[in-house]
Amino acid sequence: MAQIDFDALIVGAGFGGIYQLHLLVERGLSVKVIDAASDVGGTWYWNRYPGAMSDTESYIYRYSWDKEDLIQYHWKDHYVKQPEVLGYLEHVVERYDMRKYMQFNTEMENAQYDEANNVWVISCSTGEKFTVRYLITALGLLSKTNYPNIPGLDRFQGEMYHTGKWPRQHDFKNKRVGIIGNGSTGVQIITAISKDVKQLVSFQRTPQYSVPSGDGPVSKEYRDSINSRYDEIWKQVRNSRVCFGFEESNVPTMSVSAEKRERIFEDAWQRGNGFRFMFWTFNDIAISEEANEEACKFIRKKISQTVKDPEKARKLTPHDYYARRPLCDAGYYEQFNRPNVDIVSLKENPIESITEKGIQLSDGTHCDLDVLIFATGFDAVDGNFNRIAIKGRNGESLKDHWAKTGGPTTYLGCFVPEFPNLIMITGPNSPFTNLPPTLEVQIEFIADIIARAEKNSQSKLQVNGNSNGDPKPAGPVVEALPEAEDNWTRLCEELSKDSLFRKTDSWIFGANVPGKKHTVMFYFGGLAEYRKELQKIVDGGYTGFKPF
Ligand code: FAD
Ligand code: NA7
Repeated sequence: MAQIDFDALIVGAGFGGIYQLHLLVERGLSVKVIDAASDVGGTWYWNRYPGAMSDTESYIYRYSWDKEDLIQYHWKDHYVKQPEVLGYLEHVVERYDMRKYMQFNTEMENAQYDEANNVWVISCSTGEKFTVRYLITALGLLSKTNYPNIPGLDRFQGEMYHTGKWPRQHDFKNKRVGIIGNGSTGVQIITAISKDVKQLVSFQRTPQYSVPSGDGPVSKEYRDSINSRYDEIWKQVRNSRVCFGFEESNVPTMSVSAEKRERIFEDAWQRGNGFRFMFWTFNDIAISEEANEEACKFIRKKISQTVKDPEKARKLTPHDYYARRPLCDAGYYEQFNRPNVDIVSLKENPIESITEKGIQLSDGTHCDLDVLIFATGFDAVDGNFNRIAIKGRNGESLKDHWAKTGGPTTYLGCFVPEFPNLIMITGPNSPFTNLPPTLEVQIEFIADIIARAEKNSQSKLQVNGNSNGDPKPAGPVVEALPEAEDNWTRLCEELSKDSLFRKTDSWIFGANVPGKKHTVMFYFGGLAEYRKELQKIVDGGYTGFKPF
């Protein structure tokens, strides 16, 4: 029988890994957490770029499970900034004395299921190997950085940064800064640094629709009111689709008069938040072309009213669908009224190459730069799984399995057939929501399924004990059935088939990385429905799994 080092290894020490550790320790398992980073925080450890913040409002971008801490732990603005989220996660880890289970600067390089002994053997960058019964990945949806494939990338002699791997120090004063990328991250960093740099050029491939965030300090009365309503707030959040703290609209856009539509959009604009603008105003912006165009027209008008230079306004104005992760900002379009801020439309004037001194554009212009920032996002969702070899039964890798199934497929976003006891937190085809509530729901389900597997395997071990009294190395096997994976994938396909998100090129359908398959990667049914699916599975005696 193989010696195990721990019952479970959790890879990743962000929001997901921390809560999973807490629950498994509480249930009496021996657990280790590793992370490639040098400390806790996940996303909030790596993304230290200026302006980095949540676009979920502060009061629900946190854990719900520690009621006392929820009320006592202070937040001061409508949105939490990177240092605050990092500080919060560090605080939770201290509060529950979790560091003793954690090992940093340790990357999982590969993992192999040993079928004979029913254990996972994980090899790490430190040279260590861990043998465990459960391998739980908390790798994050958005943690493998994506660099554009632009000629000359390694020639630039100035300072280069990627927002997803930001150092602890930087100084851009009196510097000429170029930023490639204007997604959520690009919008945040452009807004944050424009006023402080000598010159800023946004190299924009696709213009974005962004609405105000509505950020600002919260009053004591506001916080007290939230604190007194937390039970009902979390109930509402868990029973909603996107979990952003508002009731999603059930009103179709075209069912109201043009005046009323304008009023509703304006109200959402004034209140702030991208998800509110897309999902609280009307119920069909993400699925109806006509409805979508109404939202687009409203935002385009706001851009033209905000940006003074008509040429800059033209370049900043999108004309495709409003169907990417809905952005919000603290004055993004306004930055382009500054004389030191310019924009290059890469669709009109592509980058020819990166040179020692800056960026060479196709029209012959050379932009001299001291600093080049890549805000080019992530190889999202399955990127972290595909870059390492995770091998299940018969030595087949996850990558090969997904090549066979036609995409990053799972059961419930957590389980893959032929990969027993490999459990993913927010793996492919997990709900598309504000993430902490979904993480909690999955992590609680995972803790329960492990507890059940442990209990049942204990009784099996006693029954199966051999003539020497030694238990057989059977142990617990939590493994999804192939048909459960198929059905879940079909459901995710079905739920996303009308979404306009499918028709835009973004990370949500895997279309932001050259060569990556454009495919469904999220469950679009919302958290309330997802929870019902989980409940049905539990009530049915864990349907979709091999008996365990
Ligand atoms: P992460 O926080 O990504 O942690 C994953 C960890 O796994 C990382 O520390 C990484 O180093 C580690 N890891 C990965 N691979 C390995 C390996 N092979 N070996 C060892 N360690 C490994 N979500 C929202 O819901 N609302 C928001 O407002 C929001 N804002 C965001 C803003 C930014 C700038 C970014 C990048 C993301 C944002 N997100 C937001 C998504 C965010 O990632 C999640 O909310 C949440 O932080 C995810 O937590 P996690 O624990 O699942 O993963
Ligand atoms: P995103 O949303 O994927 O944005 C990446 C940006 O980088 C986007 O503007 C891209 O343009 C641009 N990009 C990517 N590759 C290139 C190349 N080769 N040339 C020029 N421009 C390029 O990543 P973010 O980090 O902003 O946000 C990801 C999530 O993290 C976000 O949704 C939040 O949840 C937090 P494109 O639009 O593809 O034309």
